[in-house]
Amino acid sequence: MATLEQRLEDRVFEVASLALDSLDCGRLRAAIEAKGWVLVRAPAADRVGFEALCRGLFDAPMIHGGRRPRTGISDAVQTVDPGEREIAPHCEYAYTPFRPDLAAFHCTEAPTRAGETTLVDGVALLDALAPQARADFEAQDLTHDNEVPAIGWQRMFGIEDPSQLAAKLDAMIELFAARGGREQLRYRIGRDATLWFRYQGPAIVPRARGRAFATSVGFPPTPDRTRPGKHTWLRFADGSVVDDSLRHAVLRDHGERLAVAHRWRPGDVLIADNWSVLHGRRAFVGAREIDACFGYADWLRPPDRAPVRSLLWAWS
Ligand SMILES: O=C(O)CCC(=O)C(=O)O
Ligand SMILES: [Fe+2]
Repeated sequence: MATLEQRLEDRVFEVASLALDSLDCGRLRAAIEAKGWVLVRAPAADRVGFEALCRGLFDAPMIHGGRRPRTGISDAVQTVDPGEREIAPHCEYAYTPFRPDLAAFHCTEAPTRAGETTLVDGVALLDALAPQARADFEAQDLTHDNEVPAIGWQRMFGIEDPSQLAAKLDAMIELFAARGGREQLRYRIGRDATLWFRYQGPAIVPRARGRAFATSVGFPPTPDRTRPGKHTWLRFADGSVVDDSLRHAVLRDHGERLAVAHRWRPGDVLIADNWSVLHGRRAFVGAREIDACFGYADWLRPPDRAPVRSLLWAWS
């Protein structure tokens, strides 16, 4: 097994500040494409610098609609998923048609112990899957059903009215159809303005550096409505269940073995290709301040995925 130092080779950028003129953006992009993720170490950097870097690197932000307090100048920079619990490896919003191309995280306060952010290379993950598991995911796309309360989509899109939401989603459906239907979307907006949508897409993504297993499989086959808020549930496109052993192989057996656990230092920035690298975190107790920013980068978007950003977000 490779040591952490070997795995880090060529992907660490030590810089005095996150200002774009002190970072070689071309090298950064090349490293993300070639390696899947990079670490930028800028001990003196703060979240203003982090947001500036994301503005330079992303063609547009994706505003997360979850319960994440805003920490940036704009709502594009929020905390990571709140709480201290462990989070299994996933690609951000891979279960939605708004999936961002890049995920970036920045440390303001490092936890004293544990609380690492984990990164799993989806190319290695696909290689590691048993032939049957791989064949199952190759044979069929995944459908993710989602229920999002009004407050979630309103924050995400910065709109109030269900008819505005419908217009955006209809435009997205047209965009998918124009791309040959590799991705599919259906939706319904309920009387209480809850949005239900079903997004279907492949689990395996071709990348310049190989094919990657790059999706989120940590969801149950039916919604657990005992908990309030947003729900996501997962099946194969023919309606069959993604059984526990398959999910376990991805999330635990191989996910754990292949994970690089990043121990944060203040000023660190991790940037990952959200189409080939899964991220998660280890549980922790106590203080930990990590910002997250997600966004779109046309140079990284797989050619068979629709360029949805133009319908949804722009930097303010
Ligand atoms: O807390 C972390 O390190 C990452 C959590 C996460 O997956 C997220 O905020 O998207
Ligand atoms: Fe995440």
